[in-house]
Amino acid sequence: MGKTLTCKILESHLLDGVIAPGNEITIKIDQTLTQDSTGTMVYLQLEAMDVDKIKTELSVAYIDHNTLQTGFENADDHEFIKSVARRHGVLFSKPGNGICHQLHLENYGIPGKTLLGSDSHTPTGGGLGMIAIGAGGLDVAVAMAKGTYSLTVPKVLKVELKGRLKPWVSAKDVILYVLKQLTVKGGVGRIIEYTGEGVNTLSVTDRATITNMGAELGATTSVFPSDENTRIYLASQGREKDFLPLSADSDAVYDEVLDVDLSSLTPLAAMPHSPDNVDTVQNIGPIKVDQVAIRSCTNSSYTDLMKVAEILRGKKVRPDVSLVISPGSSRILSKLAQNGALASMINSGARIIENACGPCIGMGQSPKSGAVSLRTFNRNFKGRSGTLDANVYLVSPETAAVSAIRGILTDGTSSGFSLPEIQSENFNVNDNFIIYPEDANKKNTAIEMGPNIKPFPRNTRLSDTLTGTVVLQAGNNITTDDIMPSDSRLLPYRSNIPYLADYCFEKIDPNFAARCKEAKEGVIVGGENYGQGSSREHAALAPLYLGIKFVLAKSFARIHRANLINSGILPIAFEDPADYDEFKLGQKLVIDNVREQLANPVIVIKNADTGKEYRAITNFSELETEMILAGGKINQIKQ
Ligand code: MIC
Ligand code: SF4
Repeated sequence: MGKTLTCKILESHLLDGVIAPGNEITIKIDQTLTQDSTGTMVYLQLEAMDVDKIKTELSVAYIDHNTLQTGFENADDHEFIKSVARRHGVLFSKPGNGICHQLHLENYGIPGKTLLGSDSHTPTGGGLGMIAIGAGGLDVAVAMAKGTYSLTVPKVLKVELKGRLKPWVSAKDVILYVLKQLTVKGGVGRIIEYTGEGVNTLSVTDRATITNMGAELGATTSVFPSDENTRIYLASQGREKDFLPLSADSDAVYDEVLDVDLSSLTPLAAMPHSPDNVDTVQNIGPIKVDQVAIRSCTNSSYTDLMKVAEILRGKKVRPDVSLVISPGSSRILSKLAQNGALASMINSGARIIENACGPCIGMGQSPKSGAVSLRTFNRNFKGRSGTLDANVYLVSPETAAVSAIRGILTDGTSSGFSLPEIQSENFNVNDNFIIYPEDANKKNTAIEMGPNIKPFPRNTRLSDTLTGTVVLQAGNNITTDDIMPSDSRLLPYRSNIPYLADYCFEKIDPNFAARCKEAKEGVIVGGENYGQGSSREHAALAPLYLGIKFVLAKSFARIHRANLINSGILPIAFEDPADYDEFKLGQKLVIDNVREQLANPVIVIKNADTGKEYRAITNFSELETEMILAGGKINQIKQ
């Protein structure tokens, strides 16, 4: 029986366990990446582990999320990360270099390698044939310290691509189509592997757009084969030596299959407020647009921006539209500046902003009240733009550019505009934005700790009885942006959990933090896919700081579930989802003999107010149980 590409890469990195869906395995991690907004926690945790030497082949610390430096907090965080990077032999990418995922693709991604990143869009590397997984900061710190990562083996879902995309239809439309089919929880417990004749019609950056947004499916990761297009891309970045052809065996057997005929797709958009709320641009109709933003780790490659420049060339952005553009990396920006594409954007009336995450995480360019904003990003969760009542639509760069000129949502196919084919180009490669670690005196490197950097909260050994008051009853698909918002007010405080905790669940229930403080020990009741979205472990650390003991939900998103366990907070799933309706705010829940009960896959929770008992599923692996008993991952490691 032939092997999937996923299986081949996992097998070549297997350190412990047997590769079969549902089993826990440990794999070798070759590379890690961090970014600034999760990075300070990663490096505080790495420091707490007292590591002599990191074990990865390559680790990179990127600064891309908060580069505004509205106060000393950010700049201090950057200095802290720089100093720890120097101490531990981690490469440091200075602000201004670009967005971590785009940069990693250009500079360091290698087919067949494993990458663990403290950002949910790390699977972008799957466009190069890597197994690239997003994880909480602590998992990345441990991967640096030990060179390993443990995971439950996902099923492999094959997406078979046939045919070729029509003009004006692009990779973004492919992943929006897949999101429509599978939904934001359809990828949970799965790795999505792309195969079929349609694969070689897509460039590496097209593939990276698709694997990037596999995060929105909740998938562990997504992966493409490494082929001639991969070689061409690596060569364009001066790295042909890193090329390695890789693919699944022709008789590989997959757990599930989805067929996608590329030639049948039309331009799509994800409507407010979820990436899977997808329809065709034609069906949505010519709604008036106030803002258009072209950038983010999903759609800021050279070819994406060249298409945009060609569409804008000689035209004028509608007076009542604000068009904001930024390329994904300094290398792309420099190329666009050299070939005149940047001038065509500026001359059309576009605002050019720094290559960084910026508006994608609500750092600036918040739309006006009630605005319609078209964005080439990957997430349109309510309020993420910084404007609670804005309506954000996710679209391709082509749709975004043509709509900016028209002032209404426009399907390029019927716009009458021409769209030339963009050829891939070689880049002038330099590493002037990278600081290489010194290799002497690492241990003595001073760590720069600004006053905003506070110690992270630590849990204690799990007690015999867990008690908590229901402090929130949340709905389905709660995002980590809901749990720990991260707009321009709060992003500067990513190193300060006590400060952030006061804003936990702010958008859903402004009294949440106060209620937790009063209750002292709390429980969150949640719906399906609780904790989807970002990898930020702040969405577990702030609740930990506020005394949350367990989360009882219908189901959990992968990274957030792991972050809760790492913090010693129990993620428990209703055995009967209908029980959800029986819980009320303020009720007291008790789990007796919880340490003993953890030996069973199902535990009993008592509602002390009604006396009724409920069965709930733990499904913790052996390692997860150890972490929970110890009161979190750091305690378990220190044991
Ligand atoms: C995001 O897109 O939500 C982020 C901001 O990149 C997060 C990381 C973070 O919260 O710092 C992610 O995707 O993991
Ligand atoms: Fe940055 Fe947005 Fe990508 Fe997150 S999704 S890494 S905020 S560009």
